Amino acid sequence: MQLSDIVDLARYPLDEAFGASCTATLDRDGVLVLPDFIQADALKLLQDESRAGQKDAYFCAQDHSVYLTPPNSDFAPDHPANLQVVSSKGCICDDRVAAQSPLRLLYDHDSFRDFVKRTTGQPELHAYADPLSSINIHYAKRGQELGWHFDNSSFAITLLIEKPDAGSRFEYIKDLRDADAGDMNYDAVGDLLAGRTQPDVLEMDPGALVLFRGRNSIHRVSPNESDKTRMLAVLAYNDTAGVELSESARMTFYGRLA
Ligand SMILES: O=C(O)CCC(=O)C(=O)O
Ligand SMILES: [Fe+2]
Repeated sequence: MQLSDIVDLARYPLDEAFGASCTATLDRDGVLVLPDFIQADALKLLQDESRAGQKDAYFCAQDHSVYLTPPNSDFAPDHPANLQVVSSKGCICDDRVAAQSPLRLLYDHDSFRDFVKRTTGQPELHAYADPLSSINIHYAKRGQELGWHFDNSSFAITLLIEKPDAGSRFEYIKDLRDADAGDMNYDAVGDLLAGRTQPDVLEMDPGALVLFRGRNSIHRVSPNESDKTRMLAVLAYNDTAGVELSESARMTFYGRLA
């Protein structure tokens, strides 16, 4: 299999001109959705592979604040800095993704990495140094969700593999905080969690590649309201070599270190 078997290169040439137009969209919207990025046959392979892997997935649920920070005693427990939301999902890790999986070919391919570098402005991209964190496949069964949060990383790349019949909406509000300026915008987070403001909804279908800047744009995936499991691949890179996901994060999300 080669890149053209996986990516629709006629529609998405991954060259400099295309990268420039993607950068413009990402800068303007904070998100870039490329529908049908994955060729139909490769998507079918990914769906089969992901369905087969689900029995090995590690399922867990956590309470966390939207800032993914530990409780802050300067604030009351019901303050937006401390309010707890729940995230529940299953995950299979990089070491269970087959060597010949289209996901791995895509993740490793220089043309794809060059495209991601151009689009995000990231000068370097490196795989995780630990054996678990680079490519993950996430599963959300009925009732499972990802609670409101801001990402720690500056961008995330996902590929939707299977979409449930109802629920699992990706909801977000662009640039709700400014982390680098230290502006946590507790009032707006409080309004959102109390249902006083309505988020935007990002539409995506299986085969779509999504680049999302989630550091300042709060987002969640609402509960799956169907019996069809949501399956999504996460392609994670670092801007320097040798980075491992922390042991505590690996234990929490994967249930193991290696
Ligand atoms: O499941 C998704 O579409 C988004 C995942 C996400 O926000 C995350 O992993 O931080
Ligand atoms: Fe996120």
